[in-house]
Amino acid sequence: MVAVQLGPICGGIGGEIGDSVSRRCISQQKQGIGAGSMSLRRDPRTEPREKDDGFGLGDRCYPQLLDTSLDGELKSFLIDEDELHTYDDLTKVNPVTPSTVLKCLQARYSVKVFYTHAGCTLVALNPFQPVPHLYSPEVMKEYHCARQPQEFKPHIFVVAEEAYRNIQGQVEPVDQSLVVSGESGAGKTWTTRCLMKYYSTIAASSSQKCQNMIERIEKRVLDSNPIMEAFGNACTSRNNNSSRFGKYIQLQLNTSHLLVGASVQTYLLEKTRIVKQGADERNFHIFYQMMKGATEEQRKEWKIPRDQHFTWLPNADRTLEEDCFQDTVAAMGHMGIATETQGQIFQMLAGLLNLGNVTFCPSADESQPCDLQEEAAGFLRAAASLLHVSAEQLESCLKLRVLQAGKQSVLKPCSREECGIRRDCLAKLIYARVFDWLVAFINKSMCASSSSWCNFIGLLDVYGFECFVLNNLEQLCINYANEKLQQHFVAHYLKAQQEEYVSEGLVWSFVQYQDNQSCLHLLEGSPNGIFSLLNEECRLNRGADAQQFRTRLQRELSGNACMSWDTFSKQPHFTVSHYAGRVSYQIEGMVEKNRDPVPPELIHMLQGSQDSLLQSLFADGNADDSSGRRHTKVVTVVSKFKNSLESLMKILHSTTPHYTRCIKPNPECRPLTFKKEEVILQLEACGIVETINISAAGFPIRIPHLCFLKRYGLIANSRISWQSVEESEPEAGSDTVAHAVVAVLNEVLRCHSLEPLRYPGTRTHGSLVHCGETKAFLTHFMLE
Ligand code: AOV
Ligand code: MG
Repeated sequence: MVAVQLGPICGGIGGEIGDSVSRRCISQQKQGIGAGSMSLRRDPRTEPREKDDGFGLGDRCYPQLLDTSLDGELKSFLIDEDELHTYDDLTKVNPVTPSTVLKCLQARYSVKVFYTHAGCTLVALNPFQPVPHLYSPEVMKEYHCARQPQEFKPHIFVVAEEAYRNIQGQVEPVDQSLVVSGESGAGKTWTTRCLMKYYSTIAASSSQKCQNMIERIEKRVLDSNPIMEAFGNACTSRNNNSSRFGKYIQLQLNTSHLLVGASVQTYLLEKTRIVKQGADERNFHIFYQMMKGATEEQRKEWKIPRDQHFTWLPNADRTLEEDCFQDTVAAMGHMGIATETQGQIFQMLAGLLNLGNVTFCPSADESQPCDLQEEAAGFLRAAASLLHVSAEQLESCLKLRVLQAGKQSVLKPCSREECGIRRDCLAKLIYARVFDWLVAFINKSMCASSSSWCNFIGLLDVYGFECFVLNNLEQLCINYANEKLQQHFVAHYLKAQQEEYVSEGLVWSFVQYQDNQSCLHLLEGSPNGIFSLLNEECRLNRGADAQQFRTRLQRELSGNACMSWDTFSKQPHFTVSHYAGRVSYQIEGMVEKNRDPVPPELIHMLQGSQDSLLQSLFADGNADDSSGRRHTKVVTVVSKFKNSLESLMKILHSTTPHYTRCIKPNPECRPLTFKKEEVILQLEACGIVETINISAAGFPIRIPHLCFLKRYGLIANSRISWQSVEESEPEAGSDTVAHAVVAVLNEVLRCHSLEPLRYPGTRTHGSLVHCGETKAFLTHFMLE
């Protein structure tokens, strides 16, 4: 695209640091400092970590950074420690090193400043305590109404407003994406909620006519959060309100840039959590909400007595602020889910709780079905009645497998272990369908008709990078999603930006960065990536032998630098060096989880349920691609996930992205506690120093030529032949348009007593202005 680029941003926004720093930045760029080729990141693949910290992140790097005094590096640049908290943009810090960046963020955190620009990204430190005054409607309005929101303190609202103005300002508006990343508990979901509130406030119509319709839409958009969080979030060892699914919300704007609807796409719900929760963790919030918030009458109807212990409901005595049943119910009501339908959903969930208490005894005679354990029969009856199926059919489905022998079907008793697997499978199946149904309902309720909106702002909130004591397929998928996002950032910003400068003839020394391509290749490469090998193992249908899969992995991937082997562990494990740290994955159970087989008997039973909603969830007969039936093509969990991520990446690539990096300042989620060793690892992982260096030396803002002329052409009105400009092909990078752009630039330069540009020109005036063959760059003063 033909564009004018504005930049660099140093010496511009905020202006708190004073001229000296700005000047230093500029002269630094003139000398090419900060755009050097030195990589400041440690390569986890080539530098062995000395010790493992139990989280797989290895020994701390940069131990020299962990003392609190200023080091010589800072002193030599005469940066006053007392001033560190005033650096609104890390591109202004000089020199940009992990040490200076860390100290700056720490200084700001200590005075309760949680947002800092880092060139093209925003760093958001989690305060782990409410800061209501930062997010009030008044503050939203201030940012929205500001002539230059960047002039205000860094804030998530600056990013939000920039995306909003991009949609309004362009000749042909480009859809926007706000990509929020960070590790588990860093604040992504919180930030996304904040963004939704912002747009619901500022993109609301003030006109009386639209008031009701718009209000309804905003409310629905906001109400989607408590519902999806109740059903899709859970308390983990890293975050009390951890998202166990990924989501991309598209806020639909009409030609007047008003919010008229929204849609949400979700990614891989961690449904295993229904039946298995890590030590100290919990099931999805909704179950606890029901247990705590149901009326006595509902309890009776749902067969969940107050003092009943449910196996699938660990840590029920812990009270979280997320445990508010009434909020979820109210949101479901606003969304348009009828009370009766809500009742059907809660009955199903209560059915699952009862199902979790159904346990089996091994049968003395293998040819006979297992027995139910004492008390289990009562829970089985309760589950059957809540799922509206017959208790006999439920029992038989759990205990007996149907084998097809020619045209005849034979019933074969399952072992005790198999009975448990079938019970778990039934619960996961129902919960996943309920979740999908809710998402579909929410979409139906929020989505505007395609003719009533023209652009969208997408908000991406996926589960953050995770490393637990035990990690399996769920973590492999979650961490893969994070690798894909990092790749998007690397490709879009670190790589593409620099390549563009070079192609435009700028004098540019390439800033080296850590590319995560090799790790991605290890995961998704074909035919020998981990996912391909895992799928192959499922296709072979030779049972889920962990040792066999490990042998295969070792044979195919032994030389891969991103892969290593946990030789000391009793169980077979492999370790992947992710961009955010090393994670050891259990092989045991991985193949089966990937295959995710569903016995057809279970589907048939649910199709015959007397509950209309449950029946409709399985009405499509699509029981399954992954039904485990022989000769059907197995669509595995990782294949589906990989495909959905590919689609997401396509959408992201078609939008203008804005990145926010959430940082978790301490692992215990303690308010206002900044642990340098935690923060530096996260900064290192996301390549913050490289980002700052490229941003400081580069031109982060760009406007297409014609749009630029539309906005600023007036400055050189008399020297522009508007008729020729209008007749030119905008995409062709025409001389006429470029000359007009240069005329505007020169007018600005003249006002600043700076030398004019010649066209086609080269970089002049330090890095303030550049006009190449097809693109022009100038500093921020154009915007003033
Ligand atoms: P996550 O989305 O990044 O983790 P959350 O957004 O759930 O993390 O944030 C974790 C907790 O941090 C929240 O429940 C809040 O208590 C607190 N928090 C985050 N940001 C703020 C803020 N700006 N102000 C006040 N409190 C905040 V995960 O979903 O686990 O990857 O899968
Ligand atoms: Mg989250």
